[in-house]
Amino acid sequence: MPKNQKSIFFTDAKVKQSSLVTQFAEHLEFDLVKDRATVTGHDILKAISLAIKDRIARNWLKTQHAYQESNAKRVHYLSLEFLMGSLLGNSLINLGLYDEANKLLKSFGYDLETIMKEEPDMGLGNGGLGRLAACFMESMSTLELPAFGYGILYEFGIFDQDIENGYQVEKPDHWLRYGNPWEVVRPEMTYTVKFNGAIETFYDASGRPRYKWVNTDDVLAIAHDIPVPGYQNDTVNTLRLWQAKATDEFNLNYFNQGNYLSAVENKNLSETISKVLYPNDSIPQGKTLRLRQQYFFVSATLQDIIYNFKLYNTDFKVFPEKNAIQLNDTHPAIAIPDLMRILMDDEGFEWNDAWDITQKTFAYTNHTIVPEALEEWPESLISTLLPRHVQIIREIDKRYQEEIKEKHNPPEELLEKLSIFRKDLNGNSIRMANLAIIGSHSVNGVAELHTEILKKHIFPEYNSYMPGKFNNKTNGISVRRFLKQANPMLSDLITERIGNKWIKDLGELRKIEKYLKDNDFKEKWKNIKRANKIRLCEYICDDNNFQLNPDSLFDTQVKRFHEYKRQLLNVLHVIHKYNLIKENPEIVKVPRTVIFGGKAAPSYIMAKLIIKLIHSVSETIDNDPDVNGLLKVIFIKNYGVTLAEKIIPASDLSEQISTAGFEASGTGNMKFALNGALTIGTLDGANIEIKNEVGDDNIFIFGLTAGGIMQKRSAGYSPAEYYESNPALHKIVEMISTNFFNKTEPGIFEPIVNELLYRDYYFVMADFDAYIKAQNFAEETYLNTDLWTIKSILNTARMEMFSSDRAIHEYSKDIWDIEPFGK
Ligand code: NBG
Repeated sequence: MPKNQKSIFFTDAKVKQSSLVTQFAEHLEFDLVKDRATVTGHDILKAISLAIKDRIARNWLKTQHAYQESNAKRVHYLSLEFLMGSLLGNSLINLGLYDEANKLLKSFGYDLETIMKEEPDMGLGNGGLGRLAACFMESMSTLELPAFGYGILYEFGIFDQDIENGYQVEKPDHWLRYGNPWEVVRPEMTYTVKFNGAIETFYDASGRPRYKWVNTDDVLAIAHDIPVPGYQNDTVNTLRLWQAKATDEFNLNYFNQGNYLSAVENKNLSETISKVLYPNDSIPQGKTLRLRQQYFFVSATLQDIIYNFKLYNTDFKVFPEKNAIQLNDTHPAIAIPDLMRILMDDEGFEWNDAWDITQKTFAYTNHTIVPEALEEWPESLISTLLPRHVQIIREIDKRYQEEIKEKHNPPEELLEKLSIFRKDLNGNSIRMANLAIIGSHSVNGVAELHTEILKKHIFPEYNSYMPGKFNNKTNGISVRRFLKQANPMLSDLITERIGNKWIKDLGELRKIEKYLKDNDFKEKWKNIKRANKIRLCEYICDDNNFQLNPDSLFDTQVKRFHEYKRQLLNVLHVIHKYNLIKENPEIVKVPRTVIFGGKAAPSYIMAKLIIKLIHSVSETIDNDPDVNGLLKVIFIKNYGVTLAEKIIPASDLSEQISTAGFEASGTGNMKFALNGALTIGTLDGANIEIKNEVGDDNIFIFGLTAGGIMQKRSAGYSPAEYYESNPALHKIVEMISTNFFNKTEPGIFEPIVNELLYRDYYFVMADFDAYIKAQNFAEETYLNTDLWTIKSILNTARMEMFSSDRAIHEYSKDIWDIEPFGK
């Protein structure tokens, strides 16, 4: 803008002049064009969200401007999933505007909580991996780190789960139907992403071969930005999600042939890239569209990073000093050869310099050790879709093989294991984890045990050849969302006693240990749990036709359905309880409500059958007057972030019962403990660290260890032995197998019985007895209300290490080498 001209842009002072109520009213009138006669609850939600976004805008601009001007080092968090949940509540809390918005709506006759129910969850993820990315975004803003999230704007997020006759039914999650008030579409930030085509070789002036990717099919990536405000600190970072759009040139041939309609039809094809999130948790599906999604978002993101880099830098050698890129699992690992391609083919670098920049830039987080979950792509598929990338991957592999041969001279089979390529009769596959490990300067696991397993059992050779590269970063959760926002009553009680520093510094919570003998505090603590149970019921009971007893023990397992998470073991315990009550109802000292929630991947037959079993058992119990009031099983359908915020604060007992060695970390376990639930769990993932923090007396640990499982498996495990030797277990399996719970659909549970008796890959039978004992012990403890309350307080008090602020601090210090902005 020419100097001395009047600026049309706002100044800080002017922006702050408009009151929230004016902004709210203006959005209703001017954006939504609604009046008293036509306004809906959703309009109110939209208008208040837009008004809050107005409040964010200035700081958002200022934050981004400051990052540009200072040319500070940034981190880019690349993730195919961001499970953001609802945005209004968290924005209100982080901006400190909750009370003001509440009052404002009340004065117009609306209730903020009710209006918030209108907001669809931004469900762009499956489970823990996507939610972790969302918590990390929030912490990076709170810690004032120059951070950028990059992903895909799926038109359909994780499917809506309905239940019909006890079976899971998937329905499309049309979360954008009413538009998204939080996003800012930036059509000017559009990049072209190439696919297919061929590679042309030519020689430059110095006689060096150069490569050109030609005759490609192109797709456009359009930026949609979501603001991520930090907790009361004026920092607003950006989550940039790409939407796929067809290019105009894409269908030139059709146009030339005068076939207008086919051309438009084909347009749709390229736009399917950002249509839908793949609903598989932990197990990849290997579909071409998925690989297209991966490259689509990686290519747009790298172009964007480089565009921004070039605004303030000329020498690419400093690229890693200005940019860190974190790969959230191997899903974005194609970024490694893509950066190599850009550096060599577009920027003219030699291999060694390009490789040095690439390795220094990337870091990779592994989220699973389930072997079949490690991503592999057929070489033939990548060759067609990304011909230049395959050449580069081959070269990376060749050079790495030469390097280790020279340094370590390992035997041939080891060389094969360490190769990016897995040879197979049907053609080679490309192992994305191997590519990510070789191309990154840091590889981290997400809990201590998980990192140890990666180092010792999954990638031991890489670990010994790459000293220092493997490291641990135990996961964490956002305290703002999962305590302050999810449990307002408990937050207020805590703040009333120790002040509010804990919201930014979770270590402060230790101070509530002072009140272990304070009866008034303990009474309030207990009553809040009860009030949260009632709140949960108000939230779900009408929709689901449940009744819940707030004086029963709420025993909760909410997470994705997967055999390794062992919802089945939980069901066996329920049936066991049912049998005991049938024998002698007097045995029950504490009525129990067992709560399940979670989605199964649509193609995961066994997981879906376990959901059906839960419904069948629940129905049998409901229809049996003998157990009425003593035992209740409910399945809360369509579990997601917002439901978690209601369910977790209402729970007494947190089920974290995965087969040891299989749950990389878990983060639900942390959310429950933070809200004062006691964990019943195995020595797996972050449960181990939770135990270390809360103390052995304040957690119910049971079952085989990861080492024990490995030993048993190699010694030849026979689950039938447990069936033969344990009469209670025998009876339970017998009941399932003889259709006790499914009289109208005989035989449906046979696959479950067969798995339990003849394979039992996840050691349900072996852990059954120990689990029952732990459950009994938990129940006895619960009978002593005062003791339980003390343990509950101690769980909350000792959660310091599970804050995502701590996790992000470690990433920024150990891996990214970035500083809080302005410090
Ligand atoms: C999941 C693990 C969890 C872990 C989250 C976040 C995948 C592939 N992995 O145990 O199963 O807590 O990642 O790290 O979804």
